[in-house]
Amino acid sequence: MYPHRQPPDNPHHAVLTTIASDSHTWNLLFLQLLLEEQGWEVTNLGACVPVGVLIEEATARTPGLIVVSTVNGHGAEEATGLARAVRAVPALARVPLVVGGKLNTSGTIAPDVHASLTDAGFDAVLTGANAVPGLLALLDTLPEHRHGRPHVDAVR
Ligand code: B12
Repeated sequence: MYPHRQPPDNPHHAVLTTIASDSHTWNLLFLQLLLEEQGWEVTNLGACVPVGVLIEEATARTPGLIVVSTVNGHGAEEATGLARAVRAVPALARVPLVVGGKLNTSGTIAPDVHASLTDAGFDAVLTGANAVPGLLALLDTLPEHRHGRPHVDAVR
């Protein structure tokens, strides 16, 4: 799925963030726990993250994944600038970058909104009932992580 990607410095590390206007945090906690359950180490940047802080934190780690969660309804507009800023940093240009949550106030994402987010640099836009299954399926496509993942059968 990501054939031209450079190997990340920290393949099992995910940076979890939201957009600068969004003060909701339970969504972030949920995603942190979900990712940790899947074997990821997570840096959760918390609420109202300025894009510059995300860039600084992500550049310091070169993670295997950046997850943007936003539910305040501004994501569809604000996250495009975030993605462009991330993609403009050479070390982050090919890090898998996903966005999800409640991206606008209509409850559904129109195809042109979806396209504007992927054009800006997101690899996946995950909303609605299939968002979490979609993220889990995407995690399984990340080769570095899959190979380094703890062997869950051993603890069953
Ligand atoms: C609690 C809450 C608050 C609390 C937040 C406290 C906190 N520490 O987080 C407070 C009171 C502070 C608050 C403030 C506001 N809120 Co509020 N809030 C809620 C509420 C009731 C619950 C959110 C919550 O915690 N859910 C629990 C978490 C676990 O679930 P979640 O956030 O939905 O996330 C799930 C999915 O969306 C998904 N998901 C989320 N992100 C991602 C990312 C990826 C990659 C994936 C795969 C999945 C995913 O996974 C999660 C688990 O299923 C919702 C309404 C609702 N019932 O959802 C409104 C809601 C999110 N708030 C809303 C609004 C408008 C606001 C305010 C703007 C209100 C105002 N006028 O001041 C402000 C926000 C200000 C800002 N700057 O952001 C709206 C957003 C509009 C929209 N998107 O349609 C909602 C939907 C209410 C509504 N129906 O209008 N809010």
